[in-house]
Amino acid sequence: MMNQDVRRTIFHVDADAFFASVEEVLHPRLRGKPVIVGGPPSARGVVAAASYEARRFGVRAAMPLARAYRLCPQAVFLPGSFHEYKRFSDRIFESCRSFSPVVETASLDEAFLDMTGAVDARDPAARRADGLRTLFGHPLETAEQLKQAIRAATGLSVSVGIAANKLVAKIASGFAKPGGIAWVKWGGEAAFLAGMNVGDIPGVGRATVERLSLLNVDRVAALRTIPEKLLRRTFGVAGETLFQYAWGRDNRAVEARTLPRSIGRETTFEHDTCDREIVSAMLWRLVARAARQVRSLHMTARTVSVKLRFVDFSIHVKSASLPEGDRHDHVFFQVAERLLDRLWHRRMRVRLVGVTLSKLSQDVGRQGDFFQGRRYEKARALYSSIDRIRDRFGFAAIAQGRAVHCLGKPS
Ligand code: TTP
Ligand code: MG
Repeated sequence: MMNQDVRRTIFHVDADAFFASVEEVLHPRLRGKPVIVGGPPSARGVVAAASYEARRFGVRAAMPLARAYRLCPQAVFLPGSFHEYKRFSDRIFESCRSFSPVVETASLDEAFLDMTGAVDARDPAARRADGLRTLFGHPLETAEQLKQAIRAATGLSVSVGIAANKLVAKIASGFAKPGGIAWVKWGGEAAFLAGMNVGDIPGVGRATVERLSLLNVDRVAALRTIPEKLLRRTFGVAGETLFQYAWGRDNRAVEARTLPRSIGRETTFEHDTCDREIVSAMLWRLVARAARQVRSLHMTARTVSVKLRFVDFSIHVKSASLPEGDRHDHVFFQVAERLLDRLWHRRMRVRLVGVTLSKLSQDVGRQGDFFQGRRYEKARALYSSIDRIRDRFGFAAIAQGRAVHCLGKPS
């Protein structure tokens, strides 16, 4: 059972229609028009971002561009300019860091700020009587100052959620969208969440929503009536988290960190091995885990590196790059396997194998040739189902290709 004594003040900041809003700042003539970032309507990709004007026509992120075009043919369709988004993202986070040293960047356009002790939620009379001063004043005033600082630095509008934990702060910022501030006071978490749909809880995807509906659960309040044991049986460890979240409880700390420049996974074998099949199977497994992380950040990676450490502790690394960024296990694995071939020249046992994916970029859909585009989109749909199943049943629920060989082995 989680300890509920932790009482933090957390701000969750999230830019409104981020990619589309950056385009509007760069091209003011787009202001007030429906803007869709993801590619031309003829492309096979999906919508990465839609301005709130476009959303009025029903356009949403992750919707095929062709469908977005049918809903809103007058929209301005743009391919997206990742370098600009990264530049704006850096400036948003820089503004956040002038409010708190503990800023956790959760994606390109969202961050958690630990403001515990920096703001004072008491009324002004109590504050004066106490004589103690906090760095900032009232949480709502402070959030307003933060919004203004970000607006001054970037021209962008953000929404802010304030709460005693990350979960509720994130839901609150969504509730405040676009352009607002929502504060859920300590003790008000359960009431705030009660009427929401279970799908509004971060991490609860479509598959979980469907399974919960079989238990007659659609609202968060109904989720609380399901015995914790049953949730645990149905969803594994995730069931416990779900139960805690239903009550608005979350003890995760805000961790000062930035978006990664590379994502690596490695493992040391329990017994040194010169069996190429075993090394290859483990490599697939590591690639799958690293690729999953790339996808969960909505990113793509272009460069794959494979590392082997032999029993003499010598380390050998080889890297290769794809023509375009990608996010799918099998694409990275093909490259990794070729690199393994090139590294497999020593008659010596292997102690450790590792993979690193780098040259990360935001995934804004892509326009390859027709065939490649369709294959990429098919792979994208396939992997999003795989990820959903793994979120529900754990990583071992689906093993592909060579990873089958190492099921049950420690990673
Ligand atoms: P979000 O914050 O989820 O969306 P948003 O900023 O466009 O809109 P909102 O006002 O609801 O916050 O994601 C931030 C950016 O990340 C978004 O502008 C585009 C990108 N993105 C993708 O590339 N693919 C995706 O599937 C999603 C959800 C976002
Ligand atoms: Mg956003």
